[in-house]
Amino acid sequence: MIEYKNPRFMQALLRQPVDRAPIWVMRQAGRYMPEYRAIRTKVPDFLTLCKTPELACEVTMLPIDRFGFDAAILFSDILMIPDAMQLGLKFVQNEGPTFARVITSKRDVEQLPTLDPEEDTPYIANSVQLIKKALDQKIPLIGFAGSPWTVATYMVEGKTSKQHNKIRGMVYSSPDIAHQLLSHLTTETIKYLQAQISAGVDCVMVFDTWGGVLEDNLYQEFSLQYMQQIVAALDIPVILFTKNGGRCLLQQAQTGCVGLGLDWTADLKQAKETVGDMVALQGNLDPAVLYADPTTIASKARQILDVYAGETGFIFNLGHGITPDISPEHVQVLVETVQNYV
Ligand code: 1CP
Repeated sequence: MIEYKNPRFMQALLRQPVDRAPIWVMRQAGRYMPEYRAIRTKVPDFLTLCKTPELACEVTMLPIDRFGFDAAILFSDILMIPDAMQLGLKFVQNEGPTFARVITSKRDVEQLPTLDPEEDTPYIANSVQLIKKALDQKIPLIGFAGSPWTVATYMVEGKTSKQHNKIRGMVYSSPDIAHQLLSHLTTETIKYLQAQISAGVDCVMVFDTWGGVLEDNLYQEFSLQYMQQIVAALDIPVILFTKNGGRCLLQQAQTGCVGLGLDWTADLKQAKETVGDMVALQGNLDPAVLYADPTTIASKARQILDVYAGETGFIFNLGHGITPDISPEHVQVLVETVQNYV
């Protein structure tokens, strides 16, 4: 394994001794940073930013240089796989992603292409290589993909959805079509993550933003099962994150992953008791705490740090992505609180 100047993220993930808890935050390179918004105006749309390795690298490095986070995460999106499948993905300003073609039938699933990461998403490996060079072995780089279930929700709904009625309807009315779609996405996601691994990422995280909309047994059948296949296929530490997934932590820990992300609705102390020394935990400050004053931010962060005080196996993070209207000064308070915690 590569020796990092700052190794505490990988140490905590592998439950080796650490000097303090590492910190990074989901969506750390995003719209809350004025430096990001400035780079974003140079390109016509968000997808172009993701597909231009020099810019993706520059954006990835912004929060590292400004805040000194303990890990970097590849700047990209979970929808690059369906984008490469030519489904007409567009990011409409303030509306999120929309697809021109949606998946509704068995025929739609059967017509989905098989991708070759070198041909279809070459910018991913190119970005990883540039970022690794820019990081200069200072801190590790996290690669990522969406969970097959979460990516499928966008392909079936055609856009961001709160109810997910179309895909949840499919689970009950045509479970075979749902499984066929999820199997295909699993195969593609494994190849996509393997390309990131070959290019140099140190671990990968699977984002299951919408697994928590399913009842527990259906979550296991339609989301967790496929994440487990991804974990089994990869020869690298994997972090699984299911938003609203706190009810199935033991099952998640049993997949063979090394870390679990927790949103803020999970009680960290209880979660720690549930998983024991099976996996490291990552989370779980409510991102909305960052709207509060510095004293409140520091005190809420310390409450979380107290759970693992003096122990390894914990990575400080938010329970979900940072929102665009957060002040960077408040992020600075959070980072310093974690850095100075004793
Ligand atoms: O206008 C802009 O500049 C685009 C905003 C933006 C950004 C900065 C989007 C659009 N994606 C991203 C980057 C991104 N997305 C990262 C980069 C690395 C980092 O964390 O710094 C990552 C890991 C993601 C992952 C992602 N994309 C998820 C899973 C995690 C989560 O937040 O739940 C999801 C669901 C998406 C889809 C997506 N991408 C962007 C939007 C607006 C959405 C829709 C979100 C929704 O449905 O509510």
